[in-house]
Amino acid sequence: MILVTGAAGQLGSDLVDGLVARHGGSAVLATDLRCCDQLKRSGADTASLDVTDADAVRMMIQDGVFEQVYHLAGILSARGEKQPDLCWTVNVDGLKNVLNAVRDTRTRVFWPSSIAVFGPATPRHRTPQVTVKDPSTMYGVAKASGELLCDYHASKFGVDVRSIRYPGIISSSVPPGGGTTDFAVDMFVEAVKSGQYTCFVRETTRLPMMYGPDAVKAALDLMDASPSRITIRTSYNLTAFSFSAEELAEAIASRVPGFVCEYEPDFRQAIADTWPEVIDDSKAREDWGWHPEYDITAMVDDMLSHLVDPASSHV
Ligand code: VAH
Repeated sequence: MILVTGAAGQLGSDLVDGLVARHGGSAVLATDLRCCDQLKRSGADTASLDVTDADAVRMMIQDGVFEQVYHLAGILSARGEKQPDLCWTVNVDGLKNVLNAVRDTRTRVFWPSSIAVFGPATPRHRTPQVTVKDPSTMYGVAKASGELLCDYHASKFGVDVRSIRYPGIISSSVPPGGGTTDFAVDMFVEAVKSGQYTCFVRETTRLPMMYGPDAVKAALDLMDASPSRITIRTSYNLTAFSFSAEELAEAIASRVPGFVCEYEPDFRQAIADTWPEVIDDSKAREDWGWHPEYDITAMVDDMLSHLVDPASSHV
């Protein structure tokens, strides 16, 4: 059995689809704070689970009933700046509840970190796997703390926990959920819906990104890798491509005639300015064979095809 927390979120929705396709719906328990239609459509078994409730997490995970746990429940960067205490409680206490619950089992855990662990002093071009991490958001502080929790539980208790520092994830499965990189998702949605978009970061803002199906592939590949190949127990740098907001707008406009993008930076610009532009993910490629399937062109074409025809699926 495989447990997914945060299953109704951006990564969770695509990941559950991938797990159900690979293992069958009865092998997957998809949970979120509230059971919602998004979960029920997944074909997996569903339940509600509040990851900040230590007793509920322990009752759910105890006895090693799950071979794998994908712990995705979390608050993203922009919402985390508006609700920093909630961000810490969900992102750090929630993770610690899961790690505590699996300590005496052989359960393998996946947890998503983020390039948000990097900050103003971090080299922004080809950011190394091991480098300065001085996050300036509560989301980044929580992710950096979570990475250390993972490494501690792996070395102190032998927990087989694996993690990826995701860049911005672009997906058509669920509406944007409070992330700074969600300008990219918003741009696609508005291009199809209204033909125009007012972007909340400057046109020159360049960030590392990847497409949803590749984000799922990376998590499944990392979890399937032999333990002997996992040399990083904090979190692996990972990326597929980088683009600026204006480069994305140009790519969309070349496929959506008349699309117009304007730029009105808001508080999220200050968050984006502390993050890297290009990530060095060579360690993930060396250790467990990471390689993206989608480049920018394939991602733009596939996103637009799904937004225009939601019935099409990519799993
Ligand atoms: C966010 N999509 O914007 C997330 C991600 C690198 C950014 O962690 O908060």
